Amino acid sequence: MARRSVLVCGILLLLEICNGNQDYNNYTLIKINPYNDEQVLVANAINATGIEILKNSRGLNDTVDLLVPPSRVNYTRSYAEENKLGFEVKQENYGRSFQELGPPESDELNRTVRTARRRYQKSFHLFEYNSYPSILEFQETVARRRPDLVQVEDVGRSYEGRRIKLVKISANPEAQNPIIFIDAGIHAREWVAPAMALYLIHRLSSDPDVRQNVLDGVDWYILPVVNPDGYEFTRSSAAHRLWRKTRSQTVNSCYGVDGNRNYGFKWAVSGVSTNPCDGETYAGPKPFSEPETQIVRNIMMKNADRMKLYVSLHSYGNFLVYPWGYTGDFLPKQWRKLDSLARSVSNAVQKAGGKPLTVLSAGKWYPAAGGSDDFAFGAVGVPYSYTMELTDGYEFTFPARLLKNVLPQFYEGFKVFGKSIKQEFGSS
Ligand code: 0X9
Ligand code: ZN
Repeated sequence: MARRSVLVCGILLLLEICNGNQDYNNYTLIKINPYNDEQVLVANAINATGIEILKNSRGLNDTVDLLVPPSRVNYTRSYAEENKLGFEVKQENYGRSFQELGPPESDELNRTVRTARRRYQKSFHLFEYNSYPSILEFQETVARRRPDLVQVEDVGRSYEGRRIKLVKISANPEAQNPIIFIDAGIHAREWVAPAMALYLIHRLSSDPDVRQNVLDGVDWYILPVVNPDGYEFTRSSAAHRLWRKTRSQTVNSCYGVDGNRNYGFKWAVSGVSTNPCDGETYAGPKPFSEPETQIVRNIMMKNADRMKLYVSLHSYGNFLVYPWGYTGDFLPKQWRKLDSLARSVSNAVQKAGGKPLTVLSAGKWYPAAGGSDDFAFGAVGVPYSYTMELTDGYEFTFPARLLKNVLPQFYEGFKVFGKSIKQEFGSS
């Protein structure tokens, strides 16, 4: 959940970092823990050059996760001591762990992977992190295999020119059914999110029992990688693994806009950086400056009448949050419905053996404007709109070997989303 970095580019030494060259090899992952409401504010307010906040605290006993360079470890320890916050060094030499995330090990997983390989093509693995070309190939393969159910629509190109393709799963495309729209991967480093979207495509297009439950009467539109340039950048080297933004060139040698601060609803009123060289939350020169956010906007606008649920997949922290994201001062009048559906989803995930999701409004967690969830809800009129932060315990580098455990658990939550939308908006 990185929200802001206090990296400020401007001197030559830091330019490399601004361009996304940051291996974090000697950084320490530190968690500071607030024990009362006042301390939550203090912990979230830590601010020193070089320290990167991976996750803010949502309340008591929810840690602020920090990546701290060697020169700032003592400062961080003193900050915690002075403010009586808990202090835990979770991992030294943080960046080195990126290399250790090797291929799957267990026999059981190898069997699963072999099956998935046979089903699709050599390069795509359902329970691994795939390259963007093999994701595109997977999308096409599913459509070829199930022409009765799956269509792939070319919805545009990324800044660097990569094709972006929307998967539409519909048992009856003529019926004008309510639409559930899921996107993932607006934040480059949150790899588990595209993996979840692809797993959803797989299950919805191949499960025998899914038809009656969640496909008849509801159409699913799934965009697995909104920001493929960023995604491929994070795959290109360990030094780029924690890149978050798009890859558009903004000013001088600074790249990228935070896609989830770039949507045109209450744009830039809170929780954003106006510095193009900020590594994390730069809102962009104007709303929808990025081709990637324009693509998502266009899908929403084109289908506004039928779109009843929007879920944007992110990581991490096991949260399921709803509007408003731009403010924590008040909630939309429909918040009880948003809250109650989210709790049912969390219960289903828990019943499947997963950790429950923390449910609250995004702005009560921390206010940040220009998110896709607020745009869908406030500007497009999608009645149910969420951001889902998948997994916890591994920050942004959720190990591929655990995908086979968590993706099916989250999938149970999506079945509840489907059934509920069908019940409230379906025609029969
Ligand atoms: O800050 C974000 O963009 C999301 N968290 S993340 O760690 N994946 O970056 C949360 C967005 C919640 N929604 C809004 N604030 N609108
Ligand atoms: Zn995110």
